[in-house]
Amino acid sequence: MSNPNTFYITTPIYYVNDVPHIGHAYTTVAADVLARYWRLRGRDVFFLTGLDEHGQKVQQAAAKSGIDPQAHCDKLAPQFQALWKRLNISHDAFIRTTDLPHKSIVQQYIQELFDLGLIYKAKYTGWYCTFDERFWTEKDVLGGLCPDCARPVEQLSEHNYFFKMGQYQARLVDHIKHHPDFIRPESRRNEVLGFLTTQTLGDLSISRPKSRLKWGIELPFDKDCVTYVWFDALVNYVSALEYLPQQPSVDQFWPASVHLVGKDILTTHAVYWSTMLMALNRPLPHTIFAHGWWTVDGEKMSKSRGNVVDPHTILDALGADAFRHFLFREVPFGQDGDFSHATMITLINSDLANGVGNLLSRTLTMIERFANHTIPAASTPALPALEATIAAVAISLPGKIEQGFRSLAFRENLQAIWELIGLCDAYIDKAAPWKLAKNPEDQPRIHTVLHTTAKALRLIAVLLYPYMPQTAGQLAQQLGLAFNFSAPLPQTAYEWNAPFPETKICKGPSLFPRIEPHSQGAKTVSDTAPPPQPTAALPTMEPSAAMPSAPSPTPQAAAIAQITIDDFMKIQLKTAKVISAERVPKSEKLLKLHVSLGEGGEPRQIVAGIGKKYVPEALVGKTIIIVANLKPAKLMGIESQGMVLAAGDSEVRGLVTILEEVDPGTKVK
Ligand code: ME8
Repeated sequence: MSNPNTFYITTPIYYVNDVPHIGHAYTTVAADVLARYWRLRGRDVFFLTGLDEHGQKVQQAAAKSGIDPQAHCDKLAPQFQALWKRLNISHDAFIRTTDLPHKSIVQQYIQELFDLGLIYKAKYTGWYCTFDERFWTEKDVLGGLCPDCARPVEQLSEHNYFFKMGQYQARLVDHIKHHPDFIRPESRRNEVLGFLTTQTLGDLSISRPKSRLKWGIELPFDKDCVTYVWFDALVNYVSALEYLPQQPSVDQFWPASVHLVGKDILTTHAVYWSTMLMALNRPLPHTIFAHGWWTVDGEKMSKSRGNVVDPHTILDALGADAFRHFLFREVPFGQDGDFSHATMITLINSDLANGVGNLLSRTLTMIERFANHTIPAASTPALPALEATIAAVAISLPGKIEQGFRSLAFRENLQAIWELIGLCDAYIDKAAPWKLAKNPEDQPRIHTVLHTTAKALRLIAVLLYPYMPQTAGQLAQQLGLAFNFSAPLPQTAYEWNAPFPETKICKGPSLFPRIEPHSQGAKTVSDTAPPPQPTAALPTMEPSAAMPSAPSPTPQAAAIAQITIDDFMKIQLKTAKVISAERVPKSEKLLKLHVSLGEGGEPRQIVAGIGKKYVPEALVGKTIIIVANLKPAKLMGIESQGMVLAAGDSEVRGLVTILEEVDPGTKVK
């Protein structure tokens, strides 16, 4: 049983055959988010990451660079460490499998298994894939190609040592069946179970003759062989606990709470590692979680395609927190994701610049203006119904987030946090403190609005911290809160009704300036052309077969036609507040908005072609400008009663909004 007061989280140890990319960053940031969350909640956390430095891949990479493998590893290791530093990874230990203590622990384990009669020598003939460093059986190999990487395989015959993995098959199936959290997500668990219940598990070759591979840990009982790289690498999860903390901590932290891995290495963890542990008579990790795979603009990332996403380029342009947020905001953890430059910029603008950044900035501006720079106490309710909703959401949020972290639901947690941000925005818009300020009697109501929003921002800072540690620090600091995120937070930090001292705020620069999709800062992906950009904002008709396409305009027709002031006066432009937004089914670009024009009238429904640029949630609560007297038209069968104004030509660059807070329905001229 894992200890409920500790949390041991690991990432795979990455091969040092090349510099790290976004895929490595993904797993490592995910582990960091969990580590930060559980530390803040008071658990004793051990977060391990590191490097897998032996084996054929590393030997080949070193040979390519013309240096000895150890020198190659020593050259690349700092590049991983430097990236983790820039990403604010808070690992407690960094293991390298060329560390002497690791090597001797691997030898000790192998000797133990050998002495127990669980390792034997045998001749093996099979189809070998050099790239994947593994043998395949006759039925696996199709057309002479490796079923995994599709590279040619060669027939090899050699003497090797084998671990009696097959004898643990039934026990492993039983363990998986009785421990629903052991392999996650569920679909991956079913995959492993499916394989283990329909095929016979063979024994595992755990050695390589030095004649074929020199770069590895020598077998303690045969100087002519080195250890198979996986049999060396997997041991890191236990060996690290022996020598990297100040004191050996195996008893304290083993079994691991979560081994985070990509889906590519689930079998090695769920089957090889589990059976090795069974043979060594040690408990199995609590959870092995296999997350999905990142592609880039729909394609596999590879050097030859030139589309490998370099995290440094993103960090240079956008900073660590925006990148960390992006990694988990869109793609459910466990599923595959596609890295798109455009989505990242859209998310930064909608969630960060217009979302949390704007909420902080408008709240603090109003505290400066209406409350003498000090977070006021709440008194007279301003909008009791909305205040009750915010309180209900905020009270249940910490529990929901904790549950989310237990099940690694990173995206759902962010969604829940952004729901609160959206609610606060709508609350400020509706309560309109700038209007209340006209009547001195309404001062207590303004104070309630500012108190409630500041309190929500306090909770948002705490809950956002694991994902965006720098932003959380800035939120707390600008709110004038003395939070120390490097130690466990008191329970009151999570409690909505905990007292909120009337602190002096300290408004700083905006957290996230908006990013122009085509600005230098947005050119973040090496060698990656941005994907096609969104379509026009204006509600254009989806082309239908029955509609003849218009001829291309002649240069003359394209010239700007002049209109009279009377023509212009016919157009009624108004401010409108977005109440709800959703995607139009089967359309990539159309969003259905409900907007309020104030004065208690029915909301208007407008269909706008802005869906590639904006996610619907980002628009709720925003004040936009619409053409209010446009004749209604149907778009994909849905009535649109107006038109949204946006900048851009064939592609939407940004919605037109208004600098000051004005009531919905205000005339724009
Ligand atoms: O497999 N999308 O190391 P490795 C998501 N040394 N995650 C990705 C990714 C992508 N496109 N590319 C890589 C090894 N990853 C072994 C592990 S552990 C005892 C030994 C991440 O350098 C993901 O976590 O090939 C994947 O499992 C890992 O990097 C593979 O790293």
